[in-house]
Amino acid sequence: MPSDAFPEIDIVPFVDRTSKEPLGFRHYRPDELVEGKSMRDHMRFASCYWHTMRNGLGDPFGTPTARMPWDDGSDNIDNCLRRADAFFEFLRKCRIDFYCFHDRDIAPERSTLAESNADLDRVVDHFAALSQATGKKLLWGTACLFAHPRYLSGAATSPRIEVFTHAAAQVKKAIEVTHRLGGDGYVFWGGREGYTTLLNTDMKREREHLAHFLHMAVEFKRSIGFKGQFFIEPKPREPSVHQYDSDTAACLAFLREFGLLPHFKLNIETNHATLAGHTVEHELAACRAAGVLGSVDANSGTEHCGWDTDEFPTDPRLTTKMMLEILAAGGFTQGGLNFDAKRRRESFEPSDLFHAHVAGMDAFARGLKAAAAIRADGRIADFVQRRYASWNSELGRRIESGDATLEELEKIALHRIDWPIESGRQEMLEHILHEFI
Ligand code: XUL
Ligand code: CO
Repeated sequence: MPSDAFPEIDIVPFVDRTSKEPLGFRHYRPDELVEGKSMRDHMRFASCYWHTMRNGLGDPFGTPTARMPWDDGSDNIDNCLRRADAFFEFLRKCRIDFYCFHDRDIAPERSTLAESNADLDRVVDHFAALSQATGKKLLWGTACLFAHPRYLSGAATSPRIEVFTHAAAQVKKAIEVTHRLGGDGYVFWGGREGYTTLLNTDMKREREHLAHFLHMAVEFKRSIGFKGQFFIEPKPREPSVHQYDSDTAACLAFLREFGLLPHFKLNIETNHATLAGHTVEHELAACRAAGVLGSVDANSGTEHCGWDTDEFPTDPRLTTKMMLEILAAGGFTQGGLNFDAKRRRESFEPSDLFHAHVAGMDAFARGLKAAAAIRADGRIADFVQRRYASWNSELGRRIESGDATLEELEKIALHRIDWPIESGRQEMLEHILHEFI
């Protein structure tokens, strides 16, 4: 359990905003209050096991580059436990309160599910002890239903019932261990729940199977008394060409269509939003409007590049816009900001894990402070309110409560010759936003 995987790194210090110290928090102060709540509780920062511990930084053209001296590259249990020790050392030194994992990140896939489950239990026991010793908590767990060849055509949407059955059993176990570790949530990201060509796909049946799968998960959650929140994570493509959970709107329609809406919130990922042709603030606003903003996979992409680059979110303009939405939604309850992000392949040294997370945490601390200042200033919110002021009339009340009729509106509209339209003042509002960044 005692780990010295990062001997060259001390607990990351808090430094002055103008400090030239390369590794230090310039903005993040966990106990500082913003809008009456500590930064720690606003953000609920998490590091993810799949990128931080398991991503060797290979790409389709090159081999892994990451140096991980604590990891011997094998899948024996001792190595799994040593890796977990290194991870908790990282969390402690980087002042990150939460973590996330897939079942297969922390323990290997064996030849049968029974053997995989037995090894998973051994590693989860170790996680429980580490969590107890360090106070680090599980934000959410999930199952890897996309890496093994059996899932090549999907898991809950596989054309083969044997694959569906295996996925169901794997998810049952993953929910169990998430519950055992006191997880605040459980994520469903359907990487291969979609298709490549309709020539071989029965979309109607696949979507119905996915809904049955999720209903069984809801029922199992209830039966074991797991109080964590279920999240769906939208993404339009990659690895599938067409994914059923493509964006917030598609997820909401799916959940409503199959009676699942009361049981799920959404986990919004920045780069998934941009792949769907949206901004992340669009996706967050769509969730807020429907009351389903649950959690965030915080990363960023390269705008002009069509794949999921999972970069660390380091741009304060991006984080300000995100924090405006998160604050407007009332903040996180069981969700948080999970860095679903990886270092660039060129940033291969262990210390780069720290630089990457600290840059992301500081960017969000700036975003939070800027968003709170924008809200306190009130000019942008006032502008929006005034823009809709005509709706605060008797007619507005009638339309908004669903009492108006087309005939009634026709009587008002038929002879009108002037419409009091107003400038949207986008440039003026951008200018105000930038006062705070
Ligand atoms: C993939 C992705 C996943 C989910 C968890 O793009 O975001 O890592 O967050 O399965
Ligand atoms: Co993600």
